Amino acid sequence: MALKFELPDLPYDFNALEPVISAEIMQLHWDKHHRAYVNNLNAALEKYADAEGKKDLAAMLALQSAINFNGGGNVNHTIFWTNLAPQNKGGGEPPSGKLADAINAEFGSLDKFKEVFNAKTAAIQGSGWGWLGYNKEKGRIEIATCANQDPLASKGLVPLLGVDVWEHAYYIDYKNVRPEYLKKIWDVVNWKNVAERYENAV
Ligand code: MN3
Repeated sequence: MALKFELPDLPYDFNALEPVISAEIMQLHWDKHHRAYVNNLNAALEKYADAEGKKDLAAMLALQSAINFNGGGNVNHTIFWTNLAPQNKGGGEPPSGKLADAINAEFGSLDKFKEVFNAKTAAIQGSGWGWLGYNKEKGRIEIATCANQDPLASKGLVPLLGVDVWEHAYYIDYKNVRPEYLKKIWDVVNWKNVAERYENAV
């Protein structure tokens, strides 16, 4: 029997991140896009279990790409929803404690971090994600970008904060102006969640 993954609940209402992200985007993004990744992941895993049962290695290998794409889509969006919070629930409140210290040590200041993060993330060609991740080997935080739905773990980093820059994440609100979306998103970043992930990673 293959594992069944389920679409996680959104931790706030569709309109809770307005005006930074509209209810229309949130509903489509969670209910259509994320749900499709979950459904397609389950379908691929079912086929994989079947191929595995038959020891059909060629079929198993052919399914790797669909599992990576849809599994990555599920992992990334599941993190993304918790990385955001409505402004009246702490969204946009700057980090404190160990995470703030790490950001200051690595980037000089929170503003400088945002500047570098936004520049690298805006420059992603096509669809992908910008990330703040933790490098366990080096014991430091790093900014990284991933194409498509490649999970950050594929780069050896623990995901702390991810920003989806697929057009479906911003086009209705920001049209083609990805940098404007990246400028505004900090107003709804849930730094408390990012800090918890950091403290679990170090
Ligand atoms: Mn998305």
